[in-house]
Amino acid sequence: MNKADIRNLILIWVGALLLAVLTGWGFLMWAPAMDAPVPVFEAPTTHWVTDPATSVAEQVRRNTAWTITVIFPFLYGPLLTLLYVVWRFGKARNPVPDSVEENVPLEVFWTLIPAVVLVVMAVPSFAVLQYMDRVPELNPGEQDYVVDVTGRQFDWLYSFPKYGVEMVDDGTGDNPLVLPLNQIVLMNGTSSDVNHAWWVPAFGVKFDVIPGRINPAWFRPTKEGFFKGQCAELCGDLHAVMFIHVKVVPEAEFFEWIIEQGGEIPPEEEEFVSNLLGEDVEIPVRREVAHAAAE
Ligand SMILES: [Cu+2]
Repeated sequence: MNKADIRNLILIWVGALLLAVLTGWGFLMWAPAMDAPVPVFEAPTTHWVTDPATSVAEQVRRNTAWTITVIFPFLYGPLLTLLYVVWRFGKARNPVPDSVEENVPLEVFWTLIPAVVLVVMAVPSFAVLQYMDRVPELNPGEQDYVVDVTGRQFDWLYSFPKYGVEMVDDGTGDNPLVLPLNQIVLMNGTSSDVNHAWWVPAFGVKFDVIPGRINPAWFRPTKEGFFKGQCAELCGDLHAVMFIHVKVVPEAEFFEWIIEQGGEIPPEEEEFVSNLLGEDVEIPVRREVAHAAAE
């Protein structure tokens, strides 16, 4: 091994770093925003990950690109080094091999660098995890929308406790869950039989729903459209067709749907909903609130 070899190896690793940056950038470029969201299980598109449709999904996407950028030097670097070494130090070019025993500084170096990279990866990843975990503050005049979801073999039961609406998405897509655009959605998930997981890739949301527990998730849909997901926990015979369908519509349409489903608006929201839907629409208001019988 002479000076030229050392120079070439340094060049190879610089090249590997550049290739990794290109790969991370390519990930963002070729998986970019599109006009219409693509349901994840539909025919192939040129895009290889689903278009993000919530701020959570955007953070996940950015973190993925960053992770690719910092780990791919360790794919390209050793691969190119190996090819170089095979070419340069084969019998034809290097008939008398060196005998090298060990190199302590080199070993310390290639142990420390990956350790540092792990930290560089972990810091933004934990930031994203924390973001997914903490529901943001509401803007003035805004409210959040609570949806209870129950996984069942093999469909999804949803309820909006505030409006008294209950509906089932049976996996065919005929009766999708409807959610309001640009509003914070709080989900409480549980299961009535075995473990399931509610997973909509475009939302960046995947959380286990487990019998006897209530698991929370939040997201704010930022794109109108029809989104598909599926149960992500092997849960039995028909697990593979336990699809999830979500339609994201403007807030006014959401309330039209709630009313269509037989929902009732609590009195304190009557004015708000009436402003959204226009004065001509009659709002079914829940006049009585059921109380436990007092002694
Ligand atoms: Cu399931």
